[in-house]
Amino acid sequence: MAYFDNVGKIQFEGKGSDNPFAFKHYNPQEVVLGKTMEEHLRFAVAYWHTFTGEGSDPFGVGTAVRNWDRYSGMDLAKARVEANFEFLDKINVPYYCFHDRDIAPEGATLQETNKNLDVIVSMLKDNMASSGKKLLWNTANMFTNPRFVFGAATAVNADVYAYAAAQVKKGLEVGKELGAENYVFWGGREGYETLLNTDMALELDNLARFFQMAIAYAKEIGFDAQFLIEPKPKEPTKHQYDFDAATTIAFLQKYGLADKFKLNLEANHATLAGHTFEHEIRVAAINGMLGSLDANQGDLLLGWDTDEFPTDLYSTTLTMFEVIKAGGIGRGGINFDAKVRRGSFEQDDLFLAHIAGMDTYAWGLKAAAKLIEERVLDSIVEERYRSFREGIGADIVSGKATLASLEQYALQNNPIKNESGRQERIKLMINEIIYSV
Ligand code: XLS
Ligand code: CA
Ligand code: CA
Repeated sequence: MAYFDNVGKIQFEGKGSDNPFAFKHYNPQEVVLGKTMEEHLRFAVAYWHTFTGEGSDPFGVGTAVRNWDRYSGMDLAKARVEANFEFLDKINVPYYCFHDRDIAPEGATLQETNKNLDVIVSMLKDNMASSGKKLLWNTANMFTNPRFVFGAATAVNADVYAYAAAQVKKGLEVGKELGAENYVFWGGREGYETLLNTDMALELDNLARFFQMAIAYAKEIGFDAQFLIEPKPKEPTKHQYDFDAATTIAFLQKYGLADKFKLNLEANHATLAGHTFEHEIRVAAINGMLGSLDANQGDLLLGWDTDEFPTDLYSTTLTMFEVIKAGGIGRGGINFDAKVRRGSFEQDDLFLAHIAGMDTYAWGLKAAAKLIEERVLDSIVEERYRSFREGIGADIVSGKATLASLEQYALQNNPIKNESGRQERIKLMINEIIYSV
């Protein structure tokens, strides 16, 4: 059964093309800095936004018009699986990602829910085998059902905690069954609204215990996916525990979990935390924790998680710059955790939006490669910190300096001379590079 009959396989046609159903920059086999674009970018489609989402918002029901609308229940779940593989083939994306509840409906009991999941997982497995498409990551939705009103692994109620554990146990089994390359923990409702009724210390200790159990179980069943935590500062709770990369890393270090996890960083979550995406990537990278990326963008004028398709070249350029400098995305990938706007309700918009995101990332990759090849930023940074390579600076870096030796130096070093950071000039140079590739 075909769901996207009117769209063929999206091809690379290059910059001159005016075909909206073609890539102008994403040329999967083009080699950039020794790797193909496909290897650098490792794109993934987010099942929830693309096949499960219906375009509802807090003020109205869904607007999306989809060829699978006529189904319901398990038939709908099965239709979405078929649509997913047809879409992955036509858009030429190698990976996809899902939450357990995106792919199959909940039953009346956990047993029934797991049964529904098993049916769909075996269908996914068959489709993966015949198409060669792969699972970048799966995760557990522990935030939609009302039982998770006060969180899952940080719930106030041990029965909920146990349910969440059962759900993650199943999620790890599903990940193993489908050969997932990563397993994601996004904090859902792991956070709180008010300290007045919250035992923060217990909740965080319980969260760490939960992660320990997940690590132990993955080991027990031989599931060797990379474990990822996805930070987000707020929404749905006011204070999400995994606020940003730095907070999450501190948590992992405190509980001795730092060598067991990496981070799945999302652009929109970075900006909600008051950071740029590149800041979050740099923080993860310098701590050896860059795992995977959720590619999207927020809206400067809105204070919530809008999950828009990434179309900001400046941001994708700096993102890819950070990724390449960090040595690549490894077992992670670039997952479009992005949804078409409520007003973009036609099926074709799913293609057009992914093309926009993929072309914007491919363009950013080319610009980042040029920035690196020409050592534009490297030479500026090297020059800016040159005082740490000789004399007193070299003593500081080597650990030879003491407060006394620095005082002795400072007393005779008058006046101190700083140099301009030349931000504006650098930004114009980046603009020129972006428009030259
Ligand atoms: C929500 C998150 C979520 C995770 C996976 O804001 O982005 O979708 O990526 O649970
Ligand atoms: Ca995300
Ligand atoms: Ca998000």
